[in-house]
Amino acid sequence: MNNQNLFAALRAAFPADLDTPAIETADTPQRLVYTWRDLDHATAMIANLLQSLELPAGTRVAVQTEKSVEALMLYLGVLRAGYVYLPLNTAYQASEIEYFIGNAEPGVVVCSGRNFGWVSKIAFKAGTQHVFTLNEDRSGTLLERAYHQPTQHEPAQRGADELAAILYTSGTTGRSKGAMLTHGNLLSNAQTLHAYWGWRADDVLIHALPIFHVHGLFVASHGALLAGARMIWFSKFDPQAVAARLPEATVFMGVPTLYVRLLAEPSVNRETCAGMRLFVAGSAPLLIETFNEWRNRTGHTIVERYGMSETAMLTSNPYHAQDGDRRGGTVGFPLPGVGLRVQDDQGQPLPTGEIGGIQVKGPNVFVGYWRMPEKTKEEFTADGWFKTGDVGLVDERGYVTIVGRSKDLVISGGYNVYPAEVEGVINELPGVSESAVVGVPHPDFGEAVVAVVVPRAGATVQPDEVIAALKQRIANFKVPKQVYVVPELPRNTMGKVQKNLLRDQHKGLFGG
Ligand code: MCA
Ligand code: AMP
Repeated sequence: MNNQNLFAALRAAFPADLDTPAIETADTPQRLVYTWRDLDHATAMIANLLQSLELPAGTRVAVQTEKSVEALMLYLGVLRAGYVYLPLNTAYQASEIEYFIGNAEPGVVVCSGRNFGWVSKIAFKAGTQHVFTLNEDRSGTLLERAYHQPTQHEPAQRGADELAAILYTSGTTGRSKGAMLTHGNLLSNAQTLHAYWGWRADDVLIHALPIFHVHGLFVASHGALLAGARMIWFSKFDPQAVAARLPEATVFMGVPTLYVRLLAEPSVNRETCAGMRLFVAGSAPLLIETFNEWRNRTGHTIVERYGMSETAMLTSNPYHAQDGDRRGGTVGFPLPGVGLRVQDDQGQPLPTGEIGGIQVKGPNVFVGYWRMPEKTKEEFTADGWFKTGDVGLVDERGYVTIVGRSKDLVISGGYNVYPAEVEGVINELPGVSESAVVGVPHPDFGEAVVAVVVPRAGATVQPDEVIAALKQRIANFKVPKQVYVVPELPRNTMGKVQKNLLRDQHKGLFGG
């Protein structure tokens, strides 16, 4: 049988000359250059290490480490060994990690050395057998152990429908759900984007996104690897440093905040962007002002695309001129092979141009939520379409525009924040009766999290204390930028909190 392991497909795309550079670091103390052979050998050693642990098939490998080339190699090594990769945002705090590890029951956990104490405690309690460390300076037990392994490894035989990764994503209610993505989901999406965006072996990608979400881990990394193209690797986004490397690059991908911050760099101009061929934006709405300013400043029209953790990429503005214009404010056309339809609340199809719920279908759509068959069922229609929770329309030319979300979700700097989760944590704080969390326009993050808190009768609640308490409990990007203490929340006649009123009331907070 033909091996459908995603790693095997990526490996097959490596250039013939394995001694050419694959990844070059941009912000390590010394510039490091990794060849394709290095990638091949290191992923083989990691895969061999994992296989030596005699883990059962389908074992999850949960990873919360700083971004480094070795962290990418770990991802690829997990795929190569045929296990299931579970990336975790570095901002997650102990209670969040406890939930993910408890829910996913990983056989292996890899964390930063400085977090080993608390992460290993959580992991061992959840039944994890192996906890390794991996630090940004290439130290840690993972590489120490992998170092003794052979540099050859035959990628594990996997079918297209076998699991490659689990990505946790929250819902409007309840806890985070693990979206199960298969080798086939990820490979089909990578191949589609490879063709649609015209990836070439001589491309040079500036990789400046985190690698624990779809955008940086799959869209950007798979794109370059499948093209056999070189990456300039930033462990952290620094607009000035990224701008300085634009003259050597051809492709850049970012969430809108990255473009906003790059526009504040005077060195981003037509001259420094002359060699670029593709700028991609996504994960959150790109403001038309940013889209226009980028075009005026650099002469390049950003390709905005739309996707989800459950589906990888769904739509994209065209890259090739013959496919159409790139239209600001839209997310382009459904990608080849992706079905997209718009329905009303009763599940009836809506005519062109009318606004409704976006539903999708295709080889990229996940196979379900980890150990949540009921939730999975709820999110699919009877005829097998996935309900995205995004609200939008398809115009007469076929362009998709997202106008809002039916899910209560704030996207801040490309990270998703679920108000229900933050409200739950605030409501647990001493003296708090209830709270409402909303997103308001923010010039840098697109949306910023704001909380409105009602104290219990007789209690006093201080906004800065709420913020300080939340910083101990949840990832920093979820912490409200502003907290208001009020006597009561606005409610409609049904008793439901009127979040639209709160959003309206605070919309000018950040000059948005
Ligand atoms: C950092 N801070 C934030 C955010 N990031 N606040 C709100 N929203 C954020 N996104 C706050 C921290 O809490 C901290 O506050 C202060 O900013 C500095 O933190 P630092 O980590 O130094 O920030 P930064 O390095 O400037 O990070 C900003 C960033 C980062 C580069 C924009 O957020 C980022 O890399 N975003 C990209 C996310 C991404 O890749 N999303 C793709 C998801 P304090 O000092 O008060 O603690 S994939 C997806 O959505 C789908 C599938 C798709 O379509 O792609
Ligand atoms: P995640 O849960 O991180 O997978 O986030 C997926 C959500 O991000 C989608 O359901 C959309 O609401 C949003 N999203 C992604 N790309 C775009 C875009 N280009 N424009 C508007 N929203 C987007």
